[in-house]
Amino acid sequence: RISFDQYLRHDEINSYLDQLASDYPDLVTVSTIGQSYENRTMKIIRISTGTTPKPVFFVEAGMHAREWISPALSLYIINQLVENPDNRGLLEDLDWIVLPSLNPDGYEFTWTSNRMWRKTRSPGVMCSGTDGNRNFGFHWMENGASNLECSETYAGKEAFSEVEARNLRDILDATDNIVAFISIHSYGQYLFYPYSYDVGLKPDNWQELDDLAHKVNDVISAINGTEYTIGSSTEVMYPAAGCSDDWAMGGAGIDIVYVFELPGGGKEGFDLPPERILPVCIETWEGIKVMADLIAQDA
Ligand code: 0X9
Ligand code: ZN
Repeated sequence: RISFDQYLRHDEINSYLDQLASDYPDLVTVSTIGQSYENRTMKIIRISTGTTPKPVFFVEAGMHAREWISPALSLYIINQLVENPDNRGLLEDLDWIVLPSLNPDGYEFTWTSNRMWRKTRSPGVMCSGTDGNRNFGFHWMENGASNLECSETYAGKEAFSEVEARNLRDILDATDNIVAFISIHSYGQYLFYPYSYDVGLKPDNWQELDDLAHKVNDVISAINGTEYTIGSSTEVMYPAAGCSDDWAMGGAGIDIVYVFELPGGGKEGFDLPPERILPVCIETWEGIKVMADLIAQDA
């Protein structure tokens, strides 16, 4: 049984997915999308009812190693969709794919060596690691990214230098009919939509994305008062080229794309204490459900 009073190691995350695949064979398919640089297995779970594939809602988590609430929320989403029969309606018009652990090497490093590690763990000359969220090949390195390997926002030797970023790119390419993509980070209570590679560049459907984000925030803020700042990240935070959300929209052609920056906590903001996992998951899930319901109406 999964509980949300503690964070899980990468292997425990994979075990939970495998357990669901064996407990719910009609509902769940777990597949491997590749290995990480240090050879950890990267899995996705597809949750689907019926016999024909439906439009897909794709959830990415665990890009930045220290943002532990991100994989935790993705497991909560999986738990709710699979193990809570009250949520079957969310599977009527959509399939869900969740990738809980996009940076397993960095994540394990935060458990064993440095709690504040952010990047991947591929070696460099002076420093290890590339910022996965600067490594995607859409306007790579144009803004808000570093070519210095010791920087926290090092974009890598080239676009898609990181196998973890390639694994995500390849599964997005190989999956038909993804209607929505969310990338879960922490912290700061932001709900971003593309583009983040340059100042003032918004997609054609930005108004629709903005409206939907406000509806999500209305639902979340009604629960514990958590308010999200909404906008393109260049407007409300900083420009950052090479992010997975820009790739999802500009590279993979997905129309509805967001980044969640969940609430912070703890001493460093990223080290939200375990007793905060459940409240953050509960309130954010309410927002994600509304997002999915509204998307399903148009899908
Ligand atoms: O800098 C980042 O990669 C993200 N913030 S974090 O504190 N989680 O590292 C922000 C991403 C920039 N915005 C978008 N990708 N839209
Ligand atoms: Zn992040």
